[in-house]
Amino acid sequence: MNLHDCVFAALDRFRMEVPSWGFANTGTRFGKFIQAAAATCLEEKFADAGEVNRLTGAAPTIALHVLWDVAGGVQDAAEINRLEAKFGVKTGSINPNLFQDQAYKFGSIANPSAEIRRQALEHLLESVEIAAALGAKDISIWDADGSNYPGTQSMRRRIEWTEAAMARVHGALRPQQRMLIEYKPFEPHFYHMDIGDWGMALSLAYKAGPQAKVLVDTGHHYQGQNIEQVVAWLLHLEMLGGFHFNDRKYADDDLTIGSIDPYQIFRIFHEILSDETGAAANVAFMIDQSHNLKGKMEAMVQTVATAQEIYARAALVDHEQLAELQDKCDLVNAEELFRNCFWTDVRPTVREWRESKRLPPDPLAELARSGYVEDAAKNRGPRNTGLMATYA
Ligand code: LRH
Ligand code: MN
Repeated sequence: MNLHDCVFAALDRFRMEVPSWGFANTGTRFGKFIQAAAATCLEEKFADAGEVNRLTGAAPTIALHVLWDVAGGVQDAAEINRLEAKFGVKTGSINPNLFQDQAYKFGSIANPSAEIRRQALEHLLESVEIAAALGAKDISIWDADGSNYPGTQSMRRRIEWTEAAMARVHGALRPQQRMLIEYKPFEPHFYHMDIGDWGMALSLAYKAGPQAKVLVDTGHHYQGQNIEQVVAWLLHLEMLGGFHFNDRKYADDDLTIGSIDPYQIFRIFHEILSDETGAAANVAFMIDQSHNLKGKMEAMVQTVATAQEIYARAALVDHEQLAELQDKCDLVNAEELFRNCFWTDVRPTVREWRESKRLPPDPLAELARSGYVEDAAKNRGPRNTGLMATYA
């Protein structure tokens, strides 16, 4: 297939889910720099997601975090359906909040207190009901549980409590639903996290049942860890449910895709695109970033556009030719074939694809030209200005 057709075919199927929390004012523990144009409510998060989809044609769903976006529970479904219709984006994954409640100081589903474990499980089961009410397929579970000091918690008992909760959630799933289990090696706990790596998430998913899969957040790995190898394994085991894409230099920095290591994302997309088993068919692509310094809309549009470009480059790899060189151990020619695809400038063809879809050829330039952010700042500024937050 020639470059044009490769890129067009790749972009025709490429879709990336945006996180509602990427549009709101967020910060680090050292502070939050308020943006006047940031979304202050669910309607504005849907409006922003709608605008990102209008500009890129590749972001038709928005991930919701239950306590941040659906605080009213199932009864909010009608209002969310109204917002979906008004802004032309559907609810994507439903993300429970198992980390902000005071009760969760020593854990949520793995807390030594049976009462607190029951409370956390209640929230997870309600998240499944919210997803069912909204027709959302994925319940994306990240629990921040763990400990900060050796000897202070039983990691073995916490495994059993975590397994028990996951089994209950799986039991409540509708036939078309999935539970995605996200792992993270550290933060907010710094001695152990109950779901600390892909192996722990994988065994929890296996134990929970066939509708449980593993979610790979690219920011949740140790320095130097080969993330695309984790992806290859999870595809091989047909246990890869989805991604939270972002970039990082050090830890879970939640920086924008490709800003630090674009070749990393290319290598991950290659594992997805070279999968011949069909296991990659239902892998959800989602963004999980917090835009503390960049303009929120600019960062989100830039992220989707960058992901489109890197995905299109990975789609250029001739898998048959590469496999031949790999199996002949023709290292240099295999690497050259692989690298050249990464270095191929697909941007002119990506612009052509956008024009062929009556989309703005340069979504970032169109965002700037549209005045969307300035209008948002005017309307939302007064509600944002009062929001100064300090760490201590
Ligand atoms: C945890 C995480 C998780 C979300 C949160 C916003 O670091 O990646 O996926 O709940 O970020
Ligand atoms: Mn994440």
